[in-house]
Amino acid sequence: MRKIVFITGATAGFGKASATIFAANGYDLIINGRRKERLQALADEIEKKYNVAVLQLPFDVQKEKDVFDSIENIPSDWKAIDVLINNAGLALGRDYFDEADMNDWNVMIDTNVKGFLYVGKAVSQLMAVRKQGHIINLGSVAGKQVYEKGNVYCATKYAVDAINQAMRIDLLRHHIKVTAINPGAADTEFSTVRFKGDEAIAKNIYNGLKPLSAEDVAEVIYYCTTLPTHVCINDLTLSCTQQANAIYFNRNAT
Ligand code: NDP
Ligand code: 8X3
Repeated sequence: MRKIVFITGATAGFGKASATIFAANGYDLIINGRRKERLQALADEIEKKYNVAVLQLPFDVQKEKDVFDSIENIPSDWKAIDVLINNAGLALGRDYFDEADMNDWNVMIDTNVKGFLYVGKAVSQLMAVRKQGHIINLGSVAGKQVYEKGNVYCATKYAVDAINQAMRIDLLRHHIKVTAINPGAADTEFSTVRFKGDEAIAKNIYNGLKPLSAEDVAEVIYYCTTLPTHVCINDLTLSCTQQANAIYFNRNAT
């Protein structure tokens, strides 16, 4: 039977790696991100390699109307979404609370909280009609512990944690599974974005670590969708072995 996964933030990192693993397992894909040329390249590659169908749905999750219009106008044969990976998100800056850039705060809140809510609401409405579906929300270890200069990024991921719990309660009556995946440090474009293209600072984040890869996280996401219908992983935190939580690392461990 046909299976459909909808992935936000599929142009890089966890979203892109998830697109590959779900396609390799026979899912048709709806892929989102703002960079259209990357969506096209990913669609071309996946359609050729895995012989699955790919629907590109470029929009900025911050734009409420674009999110709801895009999802409402998905062709009817694509609306039976089995899995949503609500993943699009970012950190911007790593600054003391009193020194942080207000624009960074606004973009993080608009993307990681408001955009995340818009997509979750629009897709959960489609799942509710069918009384089935699985929503995977990308949280973080930063939503479990606050670290110095993490302030608003951490707050957005605490919000994901709370919304994840709320969705599971409110969508219970529709038989929708809701899972939070909370990764620790992972080597994606995340730090390059956070430090606004400064590759030296971005690389330093992973100094002395073998961090998670995008593929490690995608494998765990996919695993959560393979369990029997009556089993739901509610909340799953993973990190590389050299990371204990959001704050403690054992760098240069042998
Ligand atoms: P990447 O920077 O590699 O990828 C982020 C993805 O999000 C891109 O595809 C980007 O696409 C998309 N995105 C960002 N803003 C928007 C927007 N406004 N509208 C639509 N798409 C958007 O990061 P990761 O893969 O590492 O991060 C994915 C998620 O995982 C995020 O929510 C992040 O907070 C979380 N996370 C990351 C960790 C890490 O260490 N890497 C650890 C824990 C959680 P485009 O720019 O084309 O729009
Ligand atoms: C990303 C992980 O530790 O950089 O959510 O906040 S961290």
